[in-house]
Order: sequence, then C-alpha cells, then structure tokens
Amino acid sequence: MERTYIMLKPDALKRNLIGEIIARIERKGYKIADCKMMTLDEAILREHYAHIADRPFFPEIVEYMTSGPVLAMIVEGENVVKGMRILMGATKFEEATAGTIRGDYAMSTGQNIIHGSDSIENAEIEIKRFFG
Ligand code: IDP
Ligand code: MG
Repeated sequence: MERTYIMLKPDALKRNLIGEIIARIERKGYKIADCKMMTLDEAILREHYAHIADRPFFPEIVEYMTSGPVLAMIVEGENVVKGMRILMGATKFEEATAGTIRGDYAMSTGQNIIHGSDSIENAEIEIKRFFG
C-alpha cells in the first residue's frame, strides 16, 4: 500500500487541531499507520527543508518548527501521496481553497498547519528520516 509522511506542525498542536485534522484524514479513508510526537532540532530541519534552506524566510521556519512539538505520522492508502496534497491545500495560505486543511486553518504561509510529502520517492525518504 502507498505511504506518505505527514507532519502536523507546531501551530496545529498549539491550537488543539490534531483531532480535527486526523478526523479528516480518516474520513477520506486513509489509515494512520504510525504516529509520534517529536521535538525537532535545526539539523533535521536543514535536511528536511534543504530545498528552502537558502530562502530568506528559512530562519523563521526553523524558529517556528522548533517552537513546540510536532506530530509525525505515516499515512497509508491508495494514491495517498497525491490525495493528501489535495486534502492539505496550497502552500500559500491565501491560495489554499476553503475545504482544505490549510484553506480552513492556516493563518500564514510559514505557519501552514501541515506537511505532506510531494512524491512517492520523497515519502519513503521522509518516513526513514523521521521514523528510522
Ligand atoms: P509544501 O509544504 O507545500 O510542500 P514547500 O515549497 O516544500 O511547500 O515549502 C516548505 C514550507 O516552507 C512550506 O510549507 C511553508 O511553511 C514554508 N514556505 C514556503 N514558501 C514560503 C514563503 O514564501 N514564505 C514563508 N514560508 C514559506
Ligand atoms: Mg514540500
């Protein structure tokens, strides 16, 4: 079965939205195969966000992503990588459609509630990175 790496970011936990977001994932028919709370450090974020590490907003992302625990999850289902990206909504919070997780909850692009792998290949890399 296809798997993806999903991470609820610190704002989702601070705003008590875990239950709401997991309910949406389960209602869609996907399975939470594993999950754990983690506190991230800069080293793992530099790996995970290597593609944005040279952007001016990166220091703010590190500060935010280390500001509290995240919920790391392995989510399983048919075409789940693409399907989760659709449930999540667009990266830029003002472009995320109503009805998507980011569209309904994100209050900025930096603090946009949820991460989801962007390809099957990256999903396996990210699952290994966060679950070993
Ligand atoms: P994604 O999370 O939708 O896959 P990426 O382009 O991989 O988006 O960027 C990773 C994360 O970096 C985003 O989720 C967002 O939190 C942050 N980010 C991306 N672009 C911007 C920006 O222009 N301003 C602030 N934060 C950004
Ligand atoms: Mg990405």
